[in-house]
Amino acid sequence: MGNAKSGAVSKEILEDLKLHTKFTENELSQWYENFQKQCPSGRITPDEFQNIYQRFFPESDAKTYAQHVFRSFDTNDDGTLDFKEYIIALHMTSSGKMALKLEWAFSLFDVDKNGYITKSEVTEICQAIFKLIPKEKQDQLPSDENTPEKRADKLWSYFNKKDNERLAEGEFIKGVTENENALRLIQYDPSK
Ligand SMILES: [Ca+2]
Ligand SMILES: [Ca+2]
Repeated sequence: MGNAKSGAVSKEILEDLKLHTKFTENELSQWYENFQKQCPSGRITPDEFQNIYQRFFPESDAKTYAQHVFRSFDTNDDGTLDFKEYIIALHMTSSGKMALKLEWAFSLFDVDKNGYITKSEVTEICQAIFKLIPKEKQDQLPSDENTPEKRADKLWSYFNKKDNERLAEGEFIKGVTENENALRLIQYDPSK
């Protein structure tokens, strides 16, 4: 009752996160303890985030992609990730629910955060995805996917939009849900 212990997560944030994620109070408290240990300042900077991300892609350049992921998680646009943003990120990307993952994918591709995806945004993310792919795997890609521009062209073609048109979130999610090639092209799975 009363004031939260110092070092514990605030009641308000806890209630909010319990409401908006699948995590229980116990899980959230544990995540918070971990978060505080890894990040005593309580905020993850873009550089820290890039370093964490790069570890998962030792053979390629994950920097650009990590910047986009960071931007998609930094929902209040203050240039850092706080505990709440971190947990929402974890919730969206680790969810078994496809709809939630695709919602996040939309925010990744919506580079300027205006609620629509343009072809140039698709190209920008495809360029970042391409840097994640190790060179020898790039060499094995089919001829209509072996440059970022070709990947973007192919992906964009599944949405039946002209090059100067834009995609709303519902159209993006529908397009990717109905086409497994589109679903494959919006991401890079290093295990494949
Ligand atoms: Ca933030
Ligand atoms: Ca946009």
